[in-house]
Amino acid sequence: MPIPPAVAKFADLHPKPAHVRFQYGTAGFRTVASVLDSVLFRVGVLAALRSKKLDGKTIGVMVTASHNPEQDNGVKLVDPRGEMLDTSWEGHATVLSNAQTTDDFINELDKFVQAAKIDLSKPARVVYGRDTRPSGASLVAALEDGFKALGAEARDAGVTTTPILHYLVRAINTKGTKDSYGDDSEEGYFLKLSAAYKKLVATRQTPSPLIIDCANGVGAPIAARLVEHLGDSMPLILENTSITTPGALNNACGADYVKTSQKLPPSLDGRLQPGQRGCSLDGDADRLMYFYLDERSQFHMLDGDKIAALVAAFVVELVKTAGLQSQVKVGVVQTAYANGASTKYLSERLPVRCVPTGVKHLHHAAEHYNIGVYFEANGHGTVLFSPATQETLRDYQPSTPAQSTALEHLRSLNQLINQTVGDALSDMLLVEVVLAHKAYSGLEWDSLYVDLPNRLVKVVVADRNQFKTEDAERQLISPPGLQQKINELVRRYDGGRSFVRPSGTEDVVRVYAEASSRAQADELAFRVGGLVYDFCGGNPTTRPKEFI
Ligand code: 16G
Ligand code: MG
Repeated sequence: MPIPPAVAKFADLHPKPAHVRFQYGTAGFRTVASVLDSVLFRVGVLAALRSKKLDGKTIGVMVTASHNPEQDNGVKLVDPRGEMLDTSWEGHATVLSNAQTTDDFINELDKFVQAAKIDLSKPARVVYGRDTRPSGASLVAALEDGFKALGAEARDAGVTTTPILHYLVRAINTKGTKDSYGDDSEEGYFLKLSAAYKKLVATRQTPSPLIIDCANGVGAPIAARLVEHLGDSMPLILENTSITTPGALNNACGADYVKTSQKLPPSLDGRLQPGQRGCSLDGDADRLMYFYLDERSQFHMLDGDKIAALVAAFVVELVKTAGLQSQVKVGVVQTAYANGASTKYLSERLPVRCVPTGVKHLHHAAEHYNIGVYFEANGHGTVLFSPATQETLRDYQPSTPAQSTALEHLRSLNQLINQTVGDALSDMLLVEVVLAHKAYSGLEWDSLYVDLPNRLVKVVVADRNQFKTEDAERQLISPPGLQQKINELVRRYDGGRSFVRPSGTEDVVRVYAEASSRAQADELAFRVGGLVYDFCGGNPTTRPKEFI
């Protein structure tokens, strides 16, 4: 079947800007919003094709640039079970987005439809949402033209969080089946989360109020609705909720600000009291950072690693108490950015795997455990219950009241935790559940282990593509000889660890270093940074002065 003529007609309305090259990367397409119109249109077409390929299953499309500045935007596709787009299609997305003219685009499309054996007569269904960015509405209009071009049945989820969009995709595709994931509406999402949360804390004291920094993004209206559903069970104070103030989104606030600057967002100065818990969401509410001030008003960050440690230990304990330890194996997945102290803490308790950066790698690795806990240090993560484990939890007959209670808790956790993708609001409730059960303050949670001092440095090089890694990004295999020099340096530092990898989202190389003291961690990072810079023929006049 030939490509319908409507595709060319609509494509003419969304010309590709000359001299821009797009790439479907770890987080989909993401760049300054003003050049994205043609990409959105083409992604609309691609989403419809993906649905046709999968026999009319609903595909999700999320328009967001997460923690990026407000002028950026982006788009990513969600596969039918609510997971990230199959990697084999990422390359096709890139090729289609870069076709220069309408004719080129139709040609590429035709080739792709043939090669992938897509039956164009099949139905296509999509569901799409966007964050609060001002560019969102017009980009969504371009996306909708893509759907129309192929006659896809499209459902608008409106302004919503990335994790809710993932939830909706799974809920729509499992509706009326034995795997039904919940009602396929935002309301269904809130009901599922809030009911599970209330069950889990039913016998616990109401926690002290938690401050949520909503990054002036979509987390604000969504958290406000969550507050309504939680009622008195959880006092939440929403801050940074200015979603219509130009330039406010992610500006000196949000999870990425907290993680990279390791500081309290200035807007929370005087609001967060010593001892009180606070947390930050990012611009699309799929990342979470906790923090507190000690009695000297010193800031302490509780990042994705701390969340993994807290949650994994709790899940292991419940599995044991339920008498399920021989049937349900719990494991953790981290990346090389996980603080060495967290890896040590976790490895002493359960199996830990390290995988390359990017949610899809963590998610897939976590699927290999019965219960897989995965978190990136930057606060993105979740806990996956395998299908077999969900059956075990459903059918298991406990033999004591203690076993029965632990089993009920595990069942509720499976409802509370977003199974499709990291979800800041679901993760926040999860953390609150564990804190309530352990009667931990932020300080007690923080004391599970002490972070090794660490430092992240960016290096601008002539060509980051010459950097190739192996061993979950912990070793460089190219440029040849560089890893050996890094090893020689690292050996001179007490508790030293360092690795170098090309960024997947920025045109830079990243250097991570940790050591037993702050000064040593900084020094190691700057020395490795200098090494990378010099090795890659950087221009001596632009060599950053802190590089040693
Ligand atoms: C993307 C990834 C995130 C990763 C980050 C690393 C997804 C949805 N997001 O934001 O997981 O931590 O890239 O960025 O996969 P980098 O490659 O620039 O260091
Ligand atoms: Mg995000």
